[in-house]
Amino acid sequence: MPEYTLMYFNAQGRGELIRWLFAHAGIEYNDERIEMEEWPERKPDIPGGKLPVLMVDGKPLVQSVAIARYVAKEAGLVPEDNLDAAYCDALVDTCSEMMHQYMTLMFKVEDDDEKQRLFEEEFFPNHMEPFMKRLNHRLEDKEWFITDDMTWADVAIGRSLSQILAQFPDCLEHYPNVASLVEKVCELPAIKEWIDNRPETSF
Ligand SMILES: N[C@@H](CCC(=O)N[C@@H](CS)C(=O)NCC(=O)O)C(=O)O
Repeated sequence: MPEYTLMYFNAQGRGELIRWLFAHAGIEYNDERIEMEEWPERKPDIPGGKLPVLMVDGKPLVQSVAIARYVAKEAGLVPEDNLDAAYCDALVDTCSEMMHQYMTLMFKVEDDDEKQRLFEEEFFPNHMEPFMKRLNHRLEDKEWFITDDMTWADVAIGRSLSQILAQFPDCLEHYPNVASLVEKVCELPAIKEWIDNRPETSF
């Protein structure tokens, strides 16, 4: 097994899905968290100048989704079938786009009431609701999104929506199938242990 160091900020963000996948796979890694204050000094030495970076036996792998897909493959969470694997990619990309909109909104304002207003009036109707409707419908007659077994796309949805739920607990009230998938992913023993013991961060 290679030696892994995941370098990311002391936050969930683009690093957290990778951490969940490592946890679920039971793969040991060094979870290196770079504080914002050290970043200007560290950035010039980081390949590509952005985080996350996964060092695999000292060699860098960049881009969060590529890293997550690699760890998912190691964990057996990428379907063998080429088209099913592509459906996973599409779902993960759609989820990443939604999270980008969400994080942009969260950083846009500080005031909690204003966050709530932007969530209800902008983010939810434009970026979350149409996606949740489709996801909920897809789970009408199946347990997981892509195949009969859990894939990394299910983990990606579970991890992203659990972060939004922590801030906006009612956001899935009309999407019970999605809510129960999120719960199922969060209750997987190794993922639950990670959530219960991970460093506390503000986002
Ligand atoms: N497409 C890249 C984006 C990486 C990215 O923008 N990382 C941000 C943190 S989430 C970053 O490193 N920001 C600091 C900087 O650009 O100096 C990925 O998914 O890994």
